Amino acid sequence: LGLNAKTLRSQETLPHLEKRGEATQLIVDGQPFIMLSGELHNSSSSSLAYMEPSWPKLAAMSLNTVVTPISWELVEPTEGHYDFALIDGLLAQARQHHQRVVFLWLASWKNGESSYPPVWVKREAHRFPRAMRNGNPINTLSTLSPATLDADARAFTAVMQHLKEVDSKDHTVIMMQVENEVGILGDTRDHSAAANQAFNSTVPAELITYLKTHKDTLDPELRDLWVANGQKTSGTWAQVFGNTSRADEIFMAWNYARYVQTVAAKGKAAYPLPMYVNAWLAGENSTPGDYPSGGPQPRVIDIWKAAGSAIDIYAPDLYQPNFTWWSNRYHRPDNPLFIPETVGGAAGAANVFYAIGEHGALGFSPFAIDDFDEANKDLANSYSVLTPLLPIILEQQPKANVHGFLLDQTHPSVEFPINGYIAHVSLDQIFGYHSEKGFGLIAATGPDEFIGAGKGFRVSFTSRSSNPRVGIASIDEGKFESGKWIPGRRLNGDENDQGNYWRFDPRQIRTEKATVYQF
Ligand code: N0T
Repeated sequence: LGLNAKTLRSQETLPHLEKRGEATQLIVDGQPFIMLSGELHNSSSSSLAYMEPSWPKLAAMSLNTVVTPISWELVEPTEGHYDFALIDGLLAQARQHHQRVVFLWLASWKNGESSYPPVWVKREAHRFPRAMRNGNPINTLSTLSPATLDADARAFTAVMQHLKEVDSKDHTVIMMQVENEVGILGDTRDHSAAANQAFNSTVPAELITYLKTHKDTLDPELRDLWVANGQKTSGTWAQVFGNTSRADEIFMAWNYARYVQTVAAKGKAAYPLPMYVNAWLAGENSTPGDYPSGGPQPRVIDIWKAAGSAIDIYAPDLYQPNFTWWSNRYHRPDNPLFIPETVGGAAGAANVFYAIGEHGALGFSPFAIDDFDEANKDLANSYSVLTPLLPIILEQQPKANVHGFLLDQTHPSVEFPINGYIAHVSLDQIFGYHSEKGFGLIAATGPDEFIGAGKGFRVSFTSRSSNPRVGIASIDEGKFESGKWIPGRRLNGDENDQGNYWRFDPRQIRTEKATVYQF
C-alpha cells in the first residue's frame, strides 16, 4: 500500500537481520555477512584528514567493517541546520578502501554523560533539563524531557534520511548504534523532580503486561526479582521491584529505553537499518551508578524490550575478563550476539573464534583499533585466517554445524554434537607441545568432513550412538583461495598422533580439513 515494486525491492536488499534456520544472520547485499571489525577512538573520525592514512592500515588488518562515531554536535552545529559533509567524506573514504561502516550516533548520551549534544542544547538547561543528584544538575541530560527527545530524534532522523539519499544503493553503512553506554553514573537514578514523580507513580501497564506474557523467557535475574517481590501486577517501582537500587536501575532502564526506542523508531521510519544499543557492563560486586544505571545489562534487557521494538540488538562492550560467561548472557533466542567493543591483542585474537564459532556473532570489534599497535598483529592474523572461512561458516550456521571454543587450564576441554558426531576438544598434550591455551572453531562441511581453524587443541570424534567407532581418514593442512580448498601438507604420524587426534599446533593458527570414517 503506497509502496511500489521498486521501493519494495530496494527495501528487501537493505542490510537487515534474518532468521535462517538455527541462526540469525546479518544480510548485506542479499548475502549473509560477518563483521570482522574494530572501533576507532572517539575523536578520530571527526577529521577526514586525520582519517586519511588510517583507512589503508585498517584494510591491511583484514577488517571488512569499521565502527566509527558520528556526533550530534557536528551534524547540527546550529539548531535546524544540518551538516553532512563529514558523513559523506567518511563514506567516500570507506568505499575507496572497501570497508563497510557501522555509525555510532553519539548524541544525548555517551558513557553515561552528555558531552556530545551541540552547545545550543548544553547551554539551554531550562529547555533541555539535566538529571539531578543531591539537588544539583549533573553532566547528563534527563531522560524525562520530551523537548530533548524531540531534538535528538529530529537530528537522528535527518541523518537516516541523508543516508537513505546517499547510501541506499551502496549499503556502505550496515548498522547504527543509537547513543553510547547510556545510564546514570554516580547515582542509582535521576533524582530530578520529574524523575521523583515518575518513580513514585504506578509502573506502566505495558511493562507489567510484558512481564506477564514473557514470564517464561525473561532473564532469570529479572524474573527472580519480580517473583521474590510477590509478582505484583500494580504498584510503584519500589513496590513492584523492591526497595533497593535494583528498582532504581529498572526505572532508569525503562526511561532510557523509551527515549532511545523512540529515537531509533523515528530514524528507522526514514531509513530502516538494523540498530543496536551498547552496554558498559556491571563489574563484579558493583551497584547501579558504579556503571551507568539503566543501560542494557542482561538483567534489564527485557525492560528495554518491553519499551519498544526498534532496537534489534543489545550488545555488550565486553572488557570484563569472563568472555564466555558474558557472551552467554547476551546471546538469547531473541538477541543475537554482537560485540561492538572489546579488547583486541592476543585475547581478542582468540575470543573472535569463540564469538563467531560458538555464538554466531554478527560481528567482533575491538576498541582503539586505530592505535595500530604491535599487539593487534595477533588480531589481524586471526582476521586473515577467518576471512576465507566466512562463507563456509555462514553457510553452515543455519544448520547449527559450527562450534567455537576457548580452552585454558581451568576449562581444558569441551565437547559438542556436530553433524551426527560428538567432537571432543581439549588442550593439546603431545610430547613437547603441551599447550596452556587453545582456541578455535570447527564447521561440518559434509557428512564425514570438517574444517577447523585455531591453535593449541586436539579433537577426536565419537558417534552419537555408542557404536560404531570413529577413525580419522585424513587430515590436511590448507587454505581457501577464491572459495577453493588448496591442500598443503597431509598431516599424519606425529602430526595427528598416529591417527588418534586431529591436532592444531600450539604455536601458530592453522586451517585444516579432517575426514573421518566409522568402523
Ligand atoms: C568505552 C570506551 C570508549 C573492566 C572506553 C568502556 C567508548 C566507550 N567505555 O575506552 O570511551 O566510547 O563506549 C567502559 C569500560 C568500563 C570499565 C571496564 C573494566
